[in-house]
Amino acid sequence: MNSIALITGASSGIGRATAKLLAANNYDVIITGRRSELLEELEENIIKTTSAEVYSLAFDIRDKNAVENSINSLPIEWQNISILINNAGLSAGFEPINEGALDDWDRMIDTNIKGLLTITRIISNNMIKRKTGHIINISSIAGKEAYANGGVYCGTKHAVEAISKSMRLDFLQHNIKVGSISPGMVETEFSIVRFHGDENKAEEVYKGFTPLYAEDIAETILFMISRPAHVNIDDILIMPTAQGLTRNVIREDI
Ligand code: NDP
Ligand code: 8X3
Repeated sequence: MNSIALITGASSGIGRATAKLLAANNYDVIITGRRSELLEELEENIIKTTSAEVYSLAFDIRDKNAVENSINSLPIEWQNISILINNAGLSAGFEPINEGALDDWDRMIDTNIKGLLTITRIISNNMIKRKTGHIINISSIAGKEAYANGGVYCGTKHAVEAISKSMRLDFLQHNIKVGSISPGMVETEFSIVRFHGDENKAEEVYKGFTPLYAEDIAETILFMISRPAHVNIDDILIMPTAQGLTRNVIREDI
């Protein structure tokens, strides 16, 4: 078998593009997410287009038992995961704190912070036993700066930044690499989820400029995980050329 990479949130966007690119580059991939029909479709696509092995695991990353049972259910030949891409995440809602929906806050905190921690805890213990591994956390420009109406999302991504730094120190002694990628705006299902399914509002976000595409982030991940053993890329901030800060975007008149 090739090196095994587990990608969370592979049913869509950045995770899906990463699974496809890694499989095309001779990594065997474990793809995870809640929507099993999308995972099945991706699994078929990878089998048709690459020679990589692929294994799908459908679970809600907020459910600690489901995460643990799913990882423990992996057949023996899939258990030695070398690369963990912590990508599953979301933003829900776009309001000031006094108007935010408590359920949205739970979804973001439970997925972006607690889900990432739960799966990392399980998988890193196997990496520690083998004294090798690489963990990439998908943060955001929202982990580097804050903006109005995004307080809780920005809070979760600031947490991811801090957790990545601590993980890097925790795992130094175990020869496990840890890196973080912070993208600016990437056109995926992200904004549809943020605006609770309102596709018109989501489209507005990417109007008049060229955003990043999921494949841009996948290529960055591939670069990070394919460096020689002595090189760890700790942190990458990657932005669309037309985007400076979160709310500084040069848009053409449309
Ligand atoms: P998408 O909405 O396209 O993909 C999100 C993925 O996360 C889906 O595969 C979804 O799968 C999975 N996911 C969400 N909630 C859960 C859950 N409870 N359990 C398991 N899986 C879950 O968005 P992106 O690809 O853009 O987002 C990927 C990551 O990139 C996120 O962490 C996001 O914060 C980050 N990011 C995105 C940016 C952007 O502009 N798009 C910019 C910076 C960072 P399913 O629904 O099947 O469970
Ligand atoms: C997603 C990018 O600017 O919408 O993390 O927060 S932004």
